[in-house]
Amino acid sequence: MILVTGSAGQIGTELVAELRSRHGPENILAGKHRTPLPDEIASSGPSEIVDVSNPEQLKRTLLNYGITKIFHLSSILSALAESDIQRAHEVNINGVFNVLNTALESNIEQVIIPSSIAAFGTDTPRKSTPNDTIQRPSTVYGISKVFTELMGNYFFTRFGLDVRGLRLPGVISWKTEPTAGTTDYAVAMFYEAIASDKYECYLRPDTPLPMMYMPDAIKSLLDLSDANISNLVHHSDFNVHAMSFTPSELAKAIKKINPKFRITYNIDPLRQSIADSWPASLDDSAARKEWGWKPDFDMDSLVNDMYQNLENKLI
Ligand code: AKB
Repeated sequence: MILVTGSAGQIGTELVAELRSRHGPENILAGKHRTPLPDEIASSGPSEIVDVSNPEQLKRTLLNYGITKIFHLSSILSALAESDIQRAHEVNINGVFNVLNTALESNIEQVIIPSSIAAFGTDTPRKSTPNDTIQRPSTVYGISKVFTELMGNYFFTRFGLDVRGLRLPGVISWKTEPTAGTTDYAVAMFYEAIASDKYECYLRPDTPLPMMYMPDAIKSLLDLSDANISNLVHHSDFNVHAMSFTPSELAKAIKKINPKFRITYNIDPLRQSIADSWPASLDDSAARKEWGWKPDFDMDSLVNDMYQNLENKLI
């Protein structure tokens, strides 16, 4: 049985649905903590409260359900982490350690933990950021993601635990909204364009950030999980890239579908400084070579698919 922590979140809801359709609903345990699960996840298979800050409870859950693989998705995202450092430390550092250590003690076969483009900082080359380069993030979220990558690689080399991870960019989706990230503006812009034909953006118009459509994010996690371990040189720290755009480029693309759409800017200094410390684009040749990573969606196909699905959902 597979456990997905953070199943109520933006990525978790869609990963649980995809895993349930691949492996049967009874074989996927949706782990949640504070946020309630959406009805379709709660009603379509087993679920359990999983508190990653409590290793005993975690261990009991792994044993009770016969868990063999964990997708550990629960995480406090970048903007919220800056306003609640304590909670970010509890979930993103202690929680990750507890999951890895408990997985080792419980003979779990594989642990997948996403990292993020936040694992880089202002000293890192910003364009086509190499897979292996300087990582000196200036945010608590970024620091926790470097910890996750290093700890994941450590558990693999020291104990042979199969830990894998990749650095997700901003993920765009229409089913579950993201919470308190820096890249969330891109999702919010679609919601507002459909609801009110206007959006006030908290990032400067010329801020480039790497982005990915949800189907590709799910594919990246599942393909990395399925990869033949003997082909992997890296383990917990793969760059994956799909596209990069700025708020003004996204607004222009949305305007092609909704000509009434207008964007204005009211910069949030905190989120702007976070975005300015992240890569503009990534070199993902290691992921392409070691496990065949290739995205299906570019910016045009993302914008059209996202707008249409969200419009059908909201109207
Ligand atoms: C965030 O903005 O915090 C996340 C991320 C890039 O990890 N979407």
